[in-house]
Amino acid sequence: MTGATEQLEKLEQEILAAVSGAGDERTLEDVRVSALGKKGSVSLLMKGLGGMEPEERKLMGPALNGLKNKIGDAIADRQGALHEVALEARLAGERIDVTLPVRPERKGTIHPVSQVLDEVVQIFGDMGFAVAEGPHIETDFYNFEALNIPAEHPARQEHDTFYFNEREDGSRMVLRTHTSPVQIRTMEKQEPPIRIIAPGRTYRCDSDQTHTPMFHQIEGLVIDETTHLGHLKWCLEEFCKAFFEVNDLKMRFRASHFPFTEPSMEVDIGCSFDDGKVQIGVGDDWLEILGSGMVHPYVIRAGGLDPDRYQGFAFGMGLDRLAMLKYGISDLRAFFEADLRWLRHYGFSALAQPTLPGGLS
Ligand code: 2NM
Repeated sequence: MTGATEQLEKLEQEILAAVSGAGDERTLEDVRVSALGKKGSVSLLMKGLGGMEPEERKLMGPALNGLKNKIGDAIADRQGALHEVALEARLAGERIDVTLPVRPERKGTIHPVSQVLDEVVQIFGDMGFAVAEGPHIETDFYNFEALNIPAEHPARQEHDTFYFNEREDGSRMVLRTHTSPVQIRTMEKQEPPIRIIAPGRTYRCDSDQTHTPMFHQIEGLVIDETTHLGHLKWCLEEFCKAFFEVNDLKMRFRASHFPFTEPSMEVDIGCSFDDGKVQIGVGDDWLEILGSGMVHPYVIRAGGLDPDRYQGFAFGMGLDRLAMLKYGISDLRAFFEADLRWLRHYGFSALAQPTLPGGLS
């Protein structure tokens, strides 16, 4: 019997030495299998317990169980250490310096939507607007209620909302149908004067030639004590001229209706549709490019501000549509197909940053 115990001790030393000697996770796994696997040395000894005399089994049973646990613990410890080492090595190997300049031989391009976003940010940035962002998954309050679109309002149908499953309290989150929730959140956080643009992805359950379920919007908000319609008009005129790079752009402000603004106006720019091609800044036709208005007092109050003290204007437009117009892209759905040939054709150089003095594109 002492012979058997000695044998066990020797086995233990061997296995523990193999565990601490394992230099990587694969070798360690081999050690585990050779000791504790189905046909491993310890497992085989345990199988032998059944054929032992009761006296011997009384001694060997607990000894073998103890050995099995000890080896298991040692393997787990070693595994933790090896895993750490492997992770450190991988992180060191994959380290990249994101501050290095773009390599010109790389073939990647800037997507037209990103390009147009950069251009729009440049133009409004120059006028003193900051960029604001917010969540894509919104509450009913931020996406609708606060924007003067109550539950039974007809505008709810027009929004083709994607709803999430009901929560325990019966409320449902939505994918934001416009970026306006960002404006409400900004009013809650920031005392006027407020001057922001909110660009980003928006979602509506609608899909055909001219609609994709995800599209990009950019909305703007200006709030102060004396902001008026003249400011709105100047600001949007400046924007359109800068964006389309046309100095004497004809513009038309047409009365419209939105729940969140009063009065509301849609903005058209002069263009021609000759030869089946849109040309901006020439001709006698009109093209609608954005919606705007003076923010409804209800919306200002919903944002936590006093509408007797503060007023302002807001506007919204589709970035994808702007990109199509400015860069002559006719198929909206191609924007989201990630077709490399299309991207190389319509994409922009990552090295050419749009700036007002240097040119937008
Ligand atoms: C539009 C047209 C008109 C708008 C209003 C607001 C807010 F939150 F301030 F009330 N944000 N955006 C707005 C106004 C958006 O899109 C066609």
